[in-house]
Amino acid sequence: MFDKILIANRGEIALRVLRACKELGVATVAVHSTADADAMHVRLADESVCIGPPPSKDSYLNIPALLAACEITGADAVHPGYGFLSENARFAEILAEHNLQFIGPKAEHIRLMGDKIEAKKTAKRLGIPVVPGSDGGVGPDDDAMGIAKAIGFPVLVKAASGGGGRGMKVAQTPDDLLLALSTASNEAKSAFGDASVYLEKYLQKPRHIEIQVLGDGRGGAIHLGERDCSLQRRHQKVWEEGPSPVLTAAARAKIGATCAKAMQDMKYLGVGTIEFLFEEGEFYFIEMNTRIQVEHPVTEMITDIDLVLEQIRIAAGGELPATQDEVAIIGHAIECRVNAENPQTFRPSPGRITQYHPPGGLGVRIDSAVYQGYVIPPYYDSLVGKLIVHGKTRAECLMRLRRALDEMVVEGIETTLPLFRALVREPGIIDGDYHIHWLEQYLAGEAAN
Ligand code: MV4
Repeated sequence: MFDKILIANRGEIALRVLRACKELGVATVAVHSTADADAMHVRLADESVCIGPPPSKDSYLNIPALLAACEITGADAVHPGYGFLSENARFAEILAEHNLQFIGPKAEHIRLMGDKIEAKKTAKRLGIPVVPGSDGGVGPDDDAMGIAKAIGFPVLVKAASGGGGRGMKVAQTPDDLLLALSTASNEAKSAFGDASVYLEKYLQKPRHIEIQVLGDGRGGAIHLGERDCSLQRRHQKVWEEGPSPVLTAAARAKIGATCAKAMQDMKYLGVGTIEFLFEEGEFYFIEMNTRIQVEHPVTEMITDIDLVLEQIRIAAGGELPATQDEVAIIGHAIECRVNAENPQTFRPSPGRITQYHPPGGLGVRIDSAVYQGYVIPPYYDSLVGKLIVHGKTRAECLMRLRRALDEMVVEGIETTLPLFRALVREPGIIDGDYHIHWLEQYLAGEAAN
């Protein structure tokens, strides 16, 4: 096991990693920008180092400052959390060059999955079902129209370096194709410095279902079931739950086994998430995330496996926490991302939290790094905390979630709590009858009323 882990992140995930380190008996180093001097992760860590001014590029993304912080404190490993440097293959390599362990996958796998075309090719080769589309990039010399007609309209033009929905354009008919290609390619060039695009069949009303995987880097890998993350706004997840309300145990076992086998073949190391669109009973791979995700507690609650702790153990050369047969999906969990935003306009609402009362009771978990009197700085994401609720059944989970939401108090700033209090009373949500466009359609309807 490591002696000292530097946590290259902030907010609730820094605290989440810190808790796992404490349980493992590993010393912790917090890093922080000048805006985060009063943050909870800084207070609770064994040591802390200020790594720069508020802008992320000067602090949490500042690789030389992070290396210096490792050097000063004698840390032997770095946990990147999510966002920031968590999927930066170069960062993983630089750490290795300095004899520091990156707590995450092999750099080659981070790089591979960062290129959406290569990721899709790899998925297909490993037997993971993919969305029908162009086999690789579509360049100026390729017959884009021929490929699109073979796929069938509507088609979606996607950026190879994309993700998060940027550089994506739908062509409903052949007349739209050339404009969609040039718009997507230009957007991709300016956003990512890479103009390459590819084509996919456009799925109209899919769900977003992702499979959690865990690999030991030596050919051992298991899956931990799925999370349904269909409720999103502008590609930001709002509500995640597991198991998916629409998946049978047989369907889960099938897609899960396919993903686990693929990770065994790759010799994948650490935690990963394989993202799919799910429509009419079929899974279609879209991308793979090579980091711990915001919504990982959903999986922790239904499997009783501590993903962050196991991620650290595996990075230190340890074994998987369970065989596939030992993994059981127990009950149901829902996570609400409570943001410091206006619940109607979603305008960020940073500032001082004047009253804070987190809910409690059986099956209720809060992952948050805020406290009464804490000032949410304007420089970073607007997550106040995650409310995660577990129950034996989805109905029990919803019952507890309604109660927990009514109990939770965050004053002084605007939060998205009122949105969740409304959602838990919506028939579409109660029935689990939603898709990736449901939330935006619901919000458009609310705005009109
Ligand atoms: C799609 C799609 C429909 N058809 N691909 C959006 C972000 C990127 N990660 C993948 N995305 C989509 N890919 C095909 N072939 C629709 C989306 C999409 C979406 C996906 C997941 C969750 C929310 C979404 C919202 C809009 C579009």
